[in-house]
Amino acid sequence: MAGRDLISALTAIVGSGHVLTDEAVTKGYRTDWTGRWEGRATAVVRPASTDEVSAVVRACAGAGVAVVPQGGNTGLVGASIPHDGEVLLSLRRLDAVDAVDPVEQTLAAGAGTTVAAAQAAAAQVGLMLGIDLAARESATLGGAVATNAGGLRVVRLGATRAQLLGIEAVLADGSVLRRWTGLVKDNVGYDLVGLLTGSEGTLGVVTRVLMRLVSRPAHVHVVLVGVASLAAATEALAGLRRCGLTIEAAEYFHSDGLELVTSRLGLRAPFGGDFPTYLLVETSGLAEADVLDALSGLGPLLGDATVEAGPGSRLWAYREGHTEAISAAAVSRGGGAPLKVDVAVPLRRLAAFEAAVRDRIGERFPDVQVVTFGHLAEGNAHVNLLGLAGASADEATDLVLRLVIDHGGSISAEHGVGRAKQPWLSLARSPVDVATMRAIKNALDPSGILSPGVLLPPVSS
Ligand code: 2HG
Ligand code: ZN
Repeated sequence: MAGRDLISALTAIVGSGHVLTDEAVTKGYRTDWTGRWEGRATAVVRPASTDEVSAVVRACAGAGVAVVPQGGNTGLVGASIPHDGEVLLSLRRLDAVDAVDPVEQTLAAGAGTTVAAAQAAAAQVGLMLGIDLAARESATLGGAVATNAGGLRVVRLGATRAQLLGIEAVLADGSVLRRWTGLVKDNVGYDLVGLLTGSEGTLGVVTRVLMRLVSRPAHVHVVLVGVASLAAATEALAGLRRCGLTIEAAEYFHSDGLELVTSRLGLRAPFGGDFPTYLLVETSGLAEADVLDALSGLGPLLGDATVEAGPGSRLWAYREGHTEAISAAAVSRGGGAPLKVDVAVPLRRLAAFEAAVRDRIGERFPDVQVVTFGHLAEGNAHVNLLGLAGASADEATDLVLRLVIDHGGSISAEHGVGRAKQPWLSLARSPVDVATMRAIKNALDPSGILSPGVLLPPVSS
């Protein structure tokens, strides 16, 4: 089917108002949140139902045109951005919360439902979604599933895969796969729900999800602690865990990131004095006096601390403001989008890893500012490089990812592989592992029309 015929076919499926081809109009879909990833799309198509998604995928497959699914476009590795002429399938119109069941503790919703909308629907029945992300207002459930998003609650509840009970997805031939029992115990063959989770749009287009809901913790407190180093933050977290505190979230950042956040958001610094590193912990189940007792048990590790009743404490702004403040700082230095490298290393090696990154980047790129922060409990560091010339992105990524491997870590903790890390896949996965992933991809998408170049190299290369 020629390009014009495909556009007519797509228009017949979703209506002319939902097939966008004007480059100025599609730019926001074709460019990622950071501005680092931008590509060309044959069209942006906005279906409103699973049937429409299925028909769109069939039409594209018939025309030999690839499809890239997109949720809230908050991913940071280029997985939901077209490369060269794919059809961009925006799932944002599939945004209905269909059912919230307080007995089964489930929420059924379209893939385009934002995380914030799902959280609000869960709260209405006194329950909680197990996923929380700083990008909650834009990030969608389908995107969270497609990337197996991590976020702020992984320490107690696990990542998105652990929150997903059922899925509806359109496969590469347009057929609809539906696993929807809602049962936690359902062991009948391969875990296709788990397989599609984290597949980054390469195996199917997620259209609906059945999420597990959890009880809301009681007696929530948010604690911000100033400490002398990242190693001290790690020890402090271990100390708080040993006291029996239930940890709902455990995050860290450093003084350089805090400075960017306070000036961007116009916030006062949290303490009278400055500390090299800050640990933010959300706890539950204990009275404030017990939390204070646990903090005093940290002894000299504790530089300063403040405790607020949660969960909606203003202390979170110091941590959640990082992404926006870093982007604004990168733009104002004139270096374009920051280079983001999301990685995890074992907790005991996190401080050494960060020190090595600062040393090596400092030697090789002396003008680049390194800002790191992240999810401490999982050893998940968000390495952000500001002021790096675009041409040096591959070299800097390579340097950081090799240090990750040297420190026994993972090259992608929670953002996925996308296009950003696809060239480094073999650093982290053996030839047998990659061949197994390729075999799965070939079985489900033999023509390679779903998100080519994301996660695995395109077949032709
Ligand atoms: C977060 O934890 C996100 O806030 C974004 O994963 C990380 O901006 C980043 O590098
Ligand atoms: Zn994160």
